[in-house]
Amino acid sequence: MIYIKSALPNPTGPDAEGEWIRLFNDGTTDASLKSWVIKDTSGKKFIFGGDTIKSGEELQLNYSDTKLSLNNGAETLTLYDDKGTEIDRLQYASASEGETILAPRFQIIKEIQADSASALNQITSSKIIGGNYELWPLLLGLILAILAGFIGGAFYKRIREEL
Ligand SMILES: [Ca+2]
Ligand SMILES: [Ca+2]
Repeated sequence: MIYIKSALPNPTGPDAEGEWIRLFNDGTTDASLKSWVIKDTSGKKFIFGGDTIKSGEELQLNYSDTKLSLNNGAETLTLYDDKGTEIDRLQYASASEGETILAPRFQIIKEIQADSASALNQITSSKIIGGNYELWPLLLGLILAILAGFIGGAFYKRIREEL
């Protein structure tokens, strides 16, 4: 499946030339976009030539490729395949200076990744272990066992030396 993943409708500074749209191929095979179409709100079209997107990769279309001026206000970009079937669309209400518009499905992936990273942080942080008093007897037991091992070892050594 090919998605419109993100767009930069309002690059920092003057917009001309700096705008881009990125498509993403989440399929297991490379995809040809020959004769596919991207249409904006105003009905302006960009028709693909021989572009392909490799499996798992992105394709960036710059303004110089598409000649589509992306609205800084409300905009809908629609992607059609070579048969005119709608494949995906990216919609936004506004784009502030320098803001990358990311399609909602990719925002969810980002949030899941952030969540699992923060969960991992919590598990590994000393806060949880420090606040978990049930672990203290275990830790104390371990320290005592190690100490006993040292003392026992030293004692044994002394006896052997004395013999
Ligand atoms: Ca701008
Ligand atoms: Ca713009």
